[in-house]
Amino acid sequence: MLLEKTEEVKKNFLNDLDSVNDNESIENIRIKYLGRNGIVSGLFDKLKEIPKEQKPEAGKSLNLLRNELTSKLEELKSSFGKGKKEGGIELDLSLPGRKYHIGSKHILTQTLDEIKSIFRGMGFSVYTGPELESDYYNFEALNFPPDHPARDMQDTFFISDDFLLRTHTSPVQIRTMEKMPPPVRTIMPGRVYRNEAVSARSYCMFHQVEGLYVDEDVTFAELKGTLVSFARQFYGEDLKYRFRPSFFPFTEPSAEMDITCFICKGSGCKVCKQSGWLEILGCGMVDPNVFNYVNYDPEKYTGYAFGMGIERIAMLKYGITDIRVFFENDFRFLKQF
Ligand code: 2NM
Repeated sequence: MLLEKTEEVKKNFLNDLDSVNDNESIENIRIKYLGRNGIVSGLFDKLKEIPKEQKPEAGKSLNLLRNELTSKLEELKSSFGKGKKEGGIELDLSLPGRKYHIGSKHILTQTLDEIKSIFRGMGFSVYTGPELESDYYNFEALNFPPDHPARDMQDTFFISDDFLLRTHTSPVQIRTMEKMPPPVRTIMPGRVYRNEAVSARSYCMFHQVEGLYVDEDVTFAELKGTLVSFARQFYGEDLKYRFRPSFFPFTEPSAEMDITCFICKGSGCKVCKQSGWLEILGCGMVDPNVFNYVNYDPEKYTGYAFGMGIERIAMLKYGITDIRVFFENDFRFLKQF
């Protein structure tokens, strides 16, 4: 009778061990089976009730059972103890796991994606071109006179007498116009390089998006309409704007576009330097001289072009005050977006 009971207890004990996963659950099982009021003690109590001649054998098997359970528990306990590192720190398997950091797009990529999607929606395609350019594509075909200050070593990274790092993405527009006849409606995003002292406001490399639309009867009114539509989609519907006359070698007439400062709504603040206005891009009607370089007939075609700095656009939109943070890859900056 008691012997059968011993076997049963052992079986249940082994079953219980299956669910053990730390030292605490081992202790609970120890109390259940080997504690003062545990199952094994209960069996020892029953010894009193059995016939005298059976007692020695039953006692022996109960002792065996107790020793067996005890050593099984000790063994398990020391196997969990193996989780202890050399320094003695216990491995706590119940701790939550380490958090995965989910990557995100760089804020410049996000800004560029948004700009591209707005212009795609207005019928522009997206082209790219080389960052290493010739003097011809970067300056000459864009109507820069030979003595223009941008051609100075101080402003441009020259690789050799004829080759340089492009200072704007306009050379891609020359390349595009050389390759295909009008109508052309494209934007060109990409890196550009300027040989300037690095500061909070300027960096030796930054990103631009330039746009170009050439066809018969393209007008300045269309340029304005397109850019105002872009600005409303990007900065908000209720925006006010103005176009100021400006100058670029490759456009005539040329203008710069301002929008009301979206921080102070035009009343004057640090971001707009108290003027109430923010300059967001340059633009103009493509100079007929540029068309001559790419063999477009300036009598037949007109076109507009515009350009903006992506860092500047992102800095204005997100209130970033130092351009260098875009390129330092400081996680504290990047993870805010
Ligand atoms: C700007 C501002 C105004 C521009 C002009 C051309 C080209 F190739 F058609 F002549 N490309 N980009 C342009 C015009 C760029 O950036 C501030």
